[in-house]
Amino acid sequence: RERLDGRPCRQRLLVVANRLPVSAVRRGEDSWSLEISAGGLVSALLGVKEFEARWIGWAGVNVPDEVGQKALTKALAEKRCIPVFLDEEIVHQYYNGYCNNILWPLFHYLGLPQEDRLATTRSFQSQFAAYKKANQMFADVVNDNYEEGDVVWCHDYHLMFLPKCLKEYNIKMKVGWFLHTPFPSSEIHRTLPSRSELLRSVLAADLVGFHTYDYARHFVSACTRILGLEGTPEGVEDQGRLTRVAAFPIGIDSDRFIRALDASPVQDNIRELAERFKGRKVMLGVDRLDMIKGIPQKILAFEKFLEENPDWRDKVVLLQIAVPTRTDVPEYQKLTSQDRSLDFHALCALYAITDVALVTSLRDGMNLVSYEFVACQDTKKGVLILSEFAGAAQSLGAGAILVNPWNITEVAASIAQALNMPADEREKRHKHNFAHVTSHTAQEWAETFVSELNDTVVEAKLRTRQ
Ligand code: ADQ
Repeated sequence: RERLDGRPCRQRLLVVANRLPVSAVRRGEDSWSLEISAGGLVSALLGVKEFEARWIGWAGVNVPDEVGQKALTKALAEKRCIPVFLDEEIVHQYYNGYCNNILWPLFHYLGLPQEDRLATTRSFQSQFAAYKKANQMFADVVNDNYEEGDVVWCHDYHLMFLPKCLKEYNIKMKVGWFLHTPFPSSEIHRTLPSRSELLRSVLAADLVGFHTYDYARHFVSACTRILGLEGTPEGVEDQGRLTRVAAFPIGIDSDRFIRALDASPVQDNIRELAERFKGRKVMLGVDRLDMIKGIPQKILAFEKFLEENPDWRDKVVLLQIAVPTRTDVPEYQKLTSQDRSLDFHALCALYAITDVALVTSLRDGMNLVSYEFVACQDTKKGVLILSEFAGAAQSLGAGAILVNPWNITEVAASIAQALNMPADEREKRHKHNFAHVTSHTAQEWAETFVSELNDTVVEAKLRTRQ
């Protein structure tokens, strides 16, 4: 492709994720207001300079009428976003049902929903059918917008069926798939009734990525044990075709956090908070309100610490920020909270004044809160207590205190260790983690994945020609 002035265009990257990075509010029959959310994925992809990114996904709103759909499509186009329209029934069965009630808990080792197991088993088939239907709808939109030479990057457990649908349209399409959650042990994955179909579909991609080497290994084992395919150091081979499988640990846009600390609203906020908690050490938890984040276990451990260390009772405070999410899913309604989302500047100020951050996820693909905390701590050099079941334990393990979040006694002891840690040890640990967080950024993550996807396809073509 060439531009009018004769210079070649940048290659296009179609990023397909369940949700578009926007929140859309309808203002009238044919008018919408849009706000781009500055999440990690958005800034990661802004950093990929060789590619021009387009987003494809659901806008998070039900738009049953054609006038509304047309107007939203037009408004989104200005933000380089392309909508997939899902009706309420599909969202209920695919998103709330199969994705968040079945795949999410299973991939985090929580099994299928405990009570009402029979009802879940009964609704399983219809939810899986809706899942496939929704994935096909995503594929249709990708296909309608695809131009030769584009690279397609599919994201997460919502879209495991997508690589297969895309390759059925066009075998030459370059397709990558990345999972943001853990991929569990093959023994867990094999309990899923649709285990083989999902694996086969993911294998249709050219490159499959995970946060850690362990997740990649679990995926390869699932393919060898469940499908009987051959696992190689490169990936999985099926009748001479190789699907490359590798680890691509995500990071954050660390500069954005470091820069924000100098902004005057953050400085004002820091002063206010420092005054409010004067004379006390601050411990912090920041999590989406989700059973995988281990918030009740964290509170129990803090309680135990206070019981065992009465001297600390009026000298330490634990701030736990929990944003309610997925409020349509019954399992999530049980975790009620009155907390709300914090704006970016308030979040940075909180990270900066914290002495000890407590990340006690029962399982977590990576956990970016731990990275964000480290990025904001270059002055204070606070301590990170981190679950060994978060992917981040593999990258920040040397600087953090690693804990088993199920072991309340161990977490309570780690709180004592963190609060009493001498300054030179805190500094040494922080330095290690800060170097990691600032050198393994979200931009680098996206760039590595996309360029490897491009190379993988070229290599495969060369191999077939030989
Ligand atoms: P999440 O489960 O959402 O992501 P995490 O990686 O910690 O978990 O990211 C959460 C994000 O939300 C952070 O950027 C954090 O700042 C923000 N956040 C949390 N609470 C907030 C609050 N109260 N107010 C404002 N912002 C808040 C999934 C996987 C992770 C994986 C990421 C990226 O579950 O394991 O690290 O995707 O791949």
